[in-house]
Amino acid sequence: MFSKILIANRGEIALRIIRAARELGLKTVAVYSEPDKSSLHTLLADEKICIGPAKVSESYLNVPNIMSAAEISKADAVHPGYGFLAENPRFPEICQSQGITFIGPPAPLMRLMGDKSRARLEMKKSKLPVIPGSDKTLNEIPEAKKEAQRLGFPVILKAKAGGGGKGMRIARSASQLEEQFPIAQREAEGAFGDPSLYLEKYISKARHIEIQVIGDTKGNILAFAERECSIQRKYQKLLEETPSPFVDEKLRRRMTKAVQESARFIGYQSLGTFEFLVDEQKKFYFMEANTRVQVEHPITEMIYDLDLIKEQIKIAAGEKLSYPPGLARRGHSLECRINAEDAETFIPSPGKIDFLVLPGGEGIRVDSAAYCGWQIPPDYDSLVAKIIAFAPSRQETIKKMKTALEMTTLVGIKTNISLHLGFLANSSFIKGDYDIRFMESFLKKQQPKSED
Ligand code: MV4
Repeated sequence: MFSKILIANRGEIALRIIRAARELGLKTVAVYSEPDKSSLHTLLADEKICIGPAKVSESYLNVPNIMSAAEISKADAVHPGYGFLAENPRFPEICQSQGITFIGPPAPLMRLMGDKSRARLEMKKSKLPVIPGSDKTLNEIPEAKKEAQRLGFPVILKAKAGGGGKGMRIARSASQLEEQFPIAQREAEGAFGDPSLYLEKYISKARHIEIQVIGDTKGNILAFAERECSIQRKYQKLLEETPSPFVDEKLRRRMTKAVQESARFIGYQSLGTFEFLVDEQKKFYFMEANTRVQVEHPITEMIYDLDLIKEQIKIAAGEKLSYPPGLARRGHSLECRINAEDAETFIPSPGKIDFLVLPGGEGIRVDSAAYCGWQIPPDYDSLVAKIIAFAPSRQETIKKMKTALEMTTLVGIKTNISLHLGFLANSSFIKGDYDIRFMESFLKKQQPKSED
């Protein structure tokens, strides 16, 4: 086992990793940017090293500074968390060359899954159903039009180097495709430094469902019950639940079995998530795989009563998966992402937290780096707390979450708590009858006079 872990991240996920490391008896090193001098991850780690100014390219993405911090502190492993360097295959390569263990999948696996087009083909080879689409990147509009005609409109342009919604453009006709193609190319170039695009058939009456996997270095792989992630805005998830109210035992068995086989096919190691669309006929289609720990991992931890981060650290140290293949699951879990933003306009609202009450009690978990008196820096994402509820049934979990949200008090900043309370009171949500179109129709009903 390692003796000291450096956490190349900030905020709630850095704290989450510090907690797991501590429980395993490991020392922790925080790296922080200048505005994060008084952030909780900086204050709670055993050691802390400043790696640069606010700008992420000069701090949390600054590999030479992070590697220097690892060397100075004699850390023997690095955990990247999510975002920042978590899915950059150069980072595990550099860690390896410095004799430091990267806590995550090997670089070649990351490179494969980072190329969304290649990942699609590889998953097709492994017999996982993928969304009908173009098997190679499209460089010209005529080529794209031909593919779109073959697939039938609507189609969606996606960035080969993308993921998470960036560079995605829906086209409902040939003229729209012509219009959107250069826009998507520019967006992909800007976000990923690679303008390459591919096409998929657009599936709108679908649910966004993902399967968590974990694999050790000995070839043992576990696939967990699905997480329902259909409630998103601008491809940012807002509320997640597990199990999905739409997925029955038969579909769950088919999906977990298919994912386990595909993960084995590519020799998956560490934590990972396979994202799917599931249509009305309960047909599932692979979209992409994320080679990192995800924001919503706690809901899986709640229903399985385990610690995915501790397990991920142990696996990186060469230990065998400690869970049996027939892992027992019970109950239901929901996560609400509380953002420091206006609940109606979604405009970020950084600032000082003047008063703070976070919920608790049986079945409530809060993952947050917020504290009373903390000045939320404007430089990073707006996630202030994840409120996670667990109860025996979905209905009880909704009630528990509602109670928790009503007790949560954040003074000094705006939050989206009222938006979440709106979801929990929505009849389609309560029935579990919702899909990826939910957010659009929810906002229309809430704001009938809205101009956009
Ligand atoms: C799609 C799709 C429909 N058809 N791809 C969004 C996040 C990224 N990981 C993949 N996403 C989607 N890809 C095809 N071929 C629908 C989504 C999607 C979505 C789209 C519009 C509004 C809300 C959405 C929520 C989840 C997924």
